[in-house]
Order: sequence, then C-alpha cells, then structure tokens
Amino acid sequence: MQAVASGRLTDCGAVYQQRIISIVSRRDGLLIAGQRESLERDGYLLVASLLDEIVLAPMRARLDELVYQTLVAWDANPGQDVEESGVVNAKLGLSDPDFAPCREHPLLAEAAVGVLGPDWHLGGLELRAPLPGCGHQGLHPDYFPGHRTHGPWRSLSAMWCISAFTPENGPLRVIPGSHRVDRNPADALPLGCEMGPHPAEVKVVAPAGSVILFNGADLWHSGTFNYSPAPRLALTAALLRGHAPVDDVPAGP
Ligand SMILES: O=C(O)CCC(=O)C(=O)O
Repeated sequence: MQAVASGRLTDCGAVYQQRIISIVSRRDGLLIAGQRESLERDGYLLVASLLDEIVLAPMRARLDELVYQTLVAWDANPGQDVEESGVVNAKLGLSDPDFAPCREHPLLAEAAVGVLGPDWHLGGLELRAPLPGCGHQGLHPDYFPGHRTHGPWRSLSAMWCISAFTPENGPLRVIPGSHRVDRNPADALPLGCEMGPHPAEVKVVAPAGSVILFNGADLWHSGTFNYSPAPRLALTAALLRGHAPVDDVPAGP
C-alpha cells in the first residue's frame, strides 16, 4: 500500500488540514452489495461525490490547460487529423502524480475485482472533453464487433467527472442492461433514428468528483452533445482483465 498526502499547516497551529488524497490497493467494503448487484445487472454504477474540490481543482487546472494547448495546436495546424471533431481526447501518463487520485482510488480496485476477478490491471487513463456544440456519438459498445453478453467481462471503465455532468454539458448516456442483450438497441428505432435519443437511455448526471463505473466494452453507451459554454472534462481509467504486458507497467519512482 502506498499513500500520498497533501496538507496545509498554518504557522499559528490553530488550523491544521491534511487530506490523504490517494491510497493505492484494495480496501474491501467501499461498495455495498446493492451497488455491486446493480453494476452487474445494469452494466453501470454511479458513485457520487468521491473526490472533493481540494483534490479536483489541481486536476481540473491541468486538464483546462491541456484542452487550451490542444486548441492552440489545432488552430495553428487546421489540417491535422483529429480523432473526433470538436472533442479533445488525450492519453495521460500512468505514473503522472497529478492524476493519482483517479487511478488509485481504492473503490476502483474493489469494483475491478468484483467485475473482472483478482487479476486485472490499469490499461490507460484518458481525457475526453467535448467542446461546446460538439461531442454527440451513436450508441456503441467499445468492443464492436465482438462484444459479449455474459462474463467473463474484459474491462471496466471508471469515468471520473472532473466537471459536474449536467443534462446540458454532454453527460455519458447508457442503455441499462444492454451488455446482456445480443442486439443493437438502435435496431428497435425507426430507420434514420439511429443517432438520436433512445427511449431506454439514461443520461448520467452527477456532481464533480463522482465516478461512473461501466462495462464500456459491452454496454451500449455514448457521449452526448455539449450544449454548455465550457468543455466537459472527464477522465476515464480503463481497468482490464489479466496481467499488464511487461512494457505496460508504469516505471517506478
Ligand atoms: O465521454 C463520454 O461521455 C463517452 C465517450 C465514449 O463513449 C467513447 O468515446 O467511446
């Protein structure tokens, strides 16, 4: 187990604030049985307000800067290939200490063991920031074709809301239980409606600092349109079944 502490100690000694911001490894009992069941049944689970502002603010500042630098680079070179138009996607280092709270929260390890079994590893940490007026996607499982409808499941995504997710700013949408159905939920819609809203969709609205655990490989889900005036910031940790390839393991300190 490893812990990183950040603190503020005033001279007068009257105020002492210290927070443990990141504790690696497993600590059982953070998810109650009902939450584990709903993750299994619905394919997703929202755990609200796990990180508070003192932890979020420095991560948000780094990500705001990353979004800004990306926009400057796009502006300087408008012809460059972009993964998704109007969306800043970026892979973050697996040993970057600034994002440790999102990689190392013990709830992730507990959820990963529950969904993937005891052998799992962190496969990546990515920013996705739809800009105002952008971000809508069609429903999809991340592994397509080849998504599964039963375990053993291959991955668990832990999407951290660095911005609050509101109905307006492009929250994640999911079709609950769709990881267990061998059919594209959009097939039930009239022709031409595949990219539109789905009657069974849930837009996951959450305060900043919440985490959405979901079976991204197999659950039908997508990004939605950002109608707000600011980029929506989310960091997603990919937790994958099995051991990390040797050259995937983060370098030691
Ligand atoms: O950012 C989101 O809300 C979801 C993104 C997503 O589903 C994807 O990029 O595959």
